[in-house]
Amino acid sequence: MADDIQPEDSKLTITKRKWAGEGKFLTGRVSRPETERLPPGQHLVKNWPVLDLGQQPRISTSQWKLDVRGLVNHPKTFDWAAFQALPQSEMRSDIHCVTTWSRYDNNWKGVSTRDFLDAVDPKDEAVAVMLTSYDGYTTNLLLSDFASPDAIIVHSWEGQPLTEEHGGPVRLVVPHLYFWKSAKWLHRIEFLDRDSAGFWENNGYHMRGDPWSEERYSDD
Ligand SMILES: Nc1nc2c(c(=O)[nH]1)N[C@H]1C(S)=C(S)[C@@H](COP(=O)(O)O)O[C@H]1N2
Ligand SMILES: [Mo]
Repeated sequence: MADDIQPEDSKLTITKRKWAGEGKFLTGRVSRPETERLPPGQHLVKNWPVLDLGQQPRISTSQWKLDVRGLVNHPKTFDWAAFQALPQSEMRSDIHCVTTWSRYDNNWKGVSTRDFLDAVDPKDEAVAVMLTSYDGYTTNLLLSDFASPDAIIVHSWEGQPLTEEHGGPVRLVVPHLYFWKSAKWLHRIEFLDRDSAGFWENNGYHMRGDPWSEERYSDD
């Protein structure tokens, strides 16, 4: 009955129910034990180290663009205003870098990848994403990892705009994988029908990078 549409039958709810029904973005393959917060081989730091390829691009919010391409029903280029117009979320998560430092309780603000995926609507064939940054860096993720409920495309850390050295104006944060997957200075997201290696994945790093099973380097 058309009259019977409930408030929760919003586009978002319908999409999420569709995802759940298809099991499309199901994660749950991270091997994190419920009790262990610090992954094996990691040590805690209080500061926030800076790691990148050495080129820190300076991109103002007025210059910044996010191109969304590939297997999506709504390919788009977001400028700053369009990105800010997406639903905004706040999340707290830990960072685990493959170089063995971890940092707890980082407070982020930005657009959850779930809300972002609602806006661009990946096609059924999409199984992976390739991220490209303003410094030329690339990294790949399975769509199921990109769509993790705690993954967020951030513009703020601890209530302040993300600094240039940490990837401002906009970076990805995928806390359940090693931090090399969290592209700084994010510029482009391409949806693909297969997982293909980005920069570090082409240089010996693991294709997935789950810290709890120490997926640091590829076997060969
Ligand atoms: N664009 C871009 N993103 C990047 C990198 C990079 O070189 N370029 N380095 C990655 C690596 S190896 C790490 S450990 C983290 C470091 O982020 P941080 O400098 O904010 O700690 O960014 C990741 N994202
Ligand atoms: Mo790294």
